[in-house]
Amino acid sequence: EKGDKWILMATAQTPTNIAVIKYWGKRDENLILPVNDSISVTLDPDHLCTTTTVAVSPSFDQDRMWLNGKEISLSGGRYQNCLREIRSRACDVEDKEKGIKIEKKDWEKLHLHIASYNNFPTAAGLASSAAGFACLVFSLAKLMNLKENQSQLSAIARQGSGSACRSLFGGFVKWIMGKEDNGSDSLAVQLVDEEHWNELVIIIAVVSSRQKETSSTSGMRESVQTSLLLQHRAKEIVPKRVVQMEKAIQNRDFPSFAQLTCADSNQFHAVCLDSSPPIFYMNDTSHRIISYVEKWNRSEGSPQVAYTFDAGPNAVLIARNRKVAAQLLQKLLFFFPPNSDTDLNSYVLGDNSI
Ligand code: 2P0
Repeated sequence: EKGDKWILMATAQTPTNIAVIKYWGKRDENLILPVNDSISVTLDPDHLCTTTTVAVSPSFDQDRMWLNGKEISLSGGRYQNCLREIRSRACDVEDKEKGIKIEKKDWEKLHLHIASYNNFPTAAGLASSAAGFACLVFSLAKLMNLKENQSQLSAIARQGSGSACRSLFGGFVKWIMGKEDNGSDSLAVQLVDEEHWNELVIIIAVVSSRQKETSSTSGMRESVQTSLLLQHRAKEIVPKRVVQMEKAIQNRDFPSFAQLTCADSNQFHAVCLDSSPPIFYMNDTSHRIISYVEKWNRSEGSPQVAYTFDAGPNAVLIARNRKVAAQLLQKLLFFFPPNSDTDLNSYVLGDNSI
């Protein structure tokens, strides 16, 4: 009726990322500004990714979103901040074939429908907010013809979830904490692309699929308020470690890379323990995996595998090449046989191995 029947859509797919220098702690909770830089590796796009389709039509009477087929509320501040930032940058869009013309000013009145799917179980305790907000921002930027570059878009995704800003790029990515109070320089840059160090193999061992008890958001708030180690880490440790990590990545220096990755994961969990009340993300199985990898690395004379753990007990293991990855899988299955331990229900192998 009166040309109101059109619908325009855009789709994007975004993988999640794993931090090797951790983000833990905000200096501004609303804008999501961190207390230190962080560095991550983005997974291959086929694994642990989010696919989002966004649509606009004059027949939509409100913004709505569905996650894995279930409608979710967009009223939260993080969604509202992202939507506002994107709408304010929207440009003219014309689809001559369909006879659709949307002018810059029209975007304020038009409503959006957003459908997002994760290709991994949301309950598996694996980060989904990073891929989710990165994909939301990227697909909307495509639909609304934003002129911003990936780094500028990352600063919008950051306002959805801090770690999301790092998923706008493949390869190794640095989230620069920035200096400005308005967050304009707190954004992600690509250090090297996905081809630079493509021998690395990432294996995620699902130690427990239970939901974590302390969310990242509240956990890092408690750490900022109570942990002196966090202050020391942010000021004295991470700035130097970031420089060393960038060098290790540039040179594909696996021993340095592994040493820094493991040390930073352990320090992040030490900060959690240093918080009051203490936060425990790893469990006995996580600790056994660490001991096992440390022992193996020492017996080989130089590191073969790096481990890192986020806000949960699941192990992310980075093998220096495919041969080591095959050995690692064999050893994991032997020493941590699936289902022999009530806490260790499955490994993310086969279709999901990365
Ligand atoms: C990281 N994590 O660098 C760190 C390491 C978990 C441990 O980023 O509050 O979901 O949305 O900014 O990004 C998880 O925190 O937190 C996280 P918000 P986010 O990957």
